[in-house]
Amino acid sequence: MFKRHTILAIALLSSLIGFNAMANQAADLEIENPFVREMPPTAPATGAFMTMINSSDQDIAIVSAKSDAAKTVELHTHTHDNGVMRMREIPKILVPAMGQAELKPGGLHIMLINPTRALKEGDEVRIVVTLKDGSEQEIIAPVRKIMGMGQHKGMGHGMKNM
Ligand SMILES: [Cu+2]
Repeated sequence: MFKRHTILAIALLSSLIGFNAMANQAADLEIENPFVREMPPTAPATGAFMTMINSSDQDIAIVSAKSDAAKTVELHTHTHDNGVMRMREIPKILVPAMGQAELKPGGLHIMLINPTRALKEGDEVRIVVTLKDGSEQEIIAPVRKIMGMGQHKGMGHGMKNM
């Protein structure tokens, strides 16, 4: 009897520990060097960039993002179609186990569409990302001017330099 109870207790304990580890992947996600690109006040959108680092042994998927600085927030990537660079929305950004995802101009980014206020250098933008397990992480991204990076002709949905 004693032995059976011990085994039960261990099984219960390990399932609880397992549940806790699964319940908050955000705890394993580290955000480095976040920033939002400064755009002219009339620009219809801007992008947020950062390095996402996953210190766990399981892949982490970012499935959505929100911010009070923009009416619509989407996860985007760039594709090349016959030499033309376009942006498109993607369902998730994958941060591989023990690896990282680089969000940078010309690549993956968080798109801030229809900004609710002018975003000037020196401002800070609060972005909350939601992970596939439902946990959330807050990111405070300073607004920065960026010149001469990721410039392409024929950008998708009429925006430059994202
Ligand atoms: Cu975009």
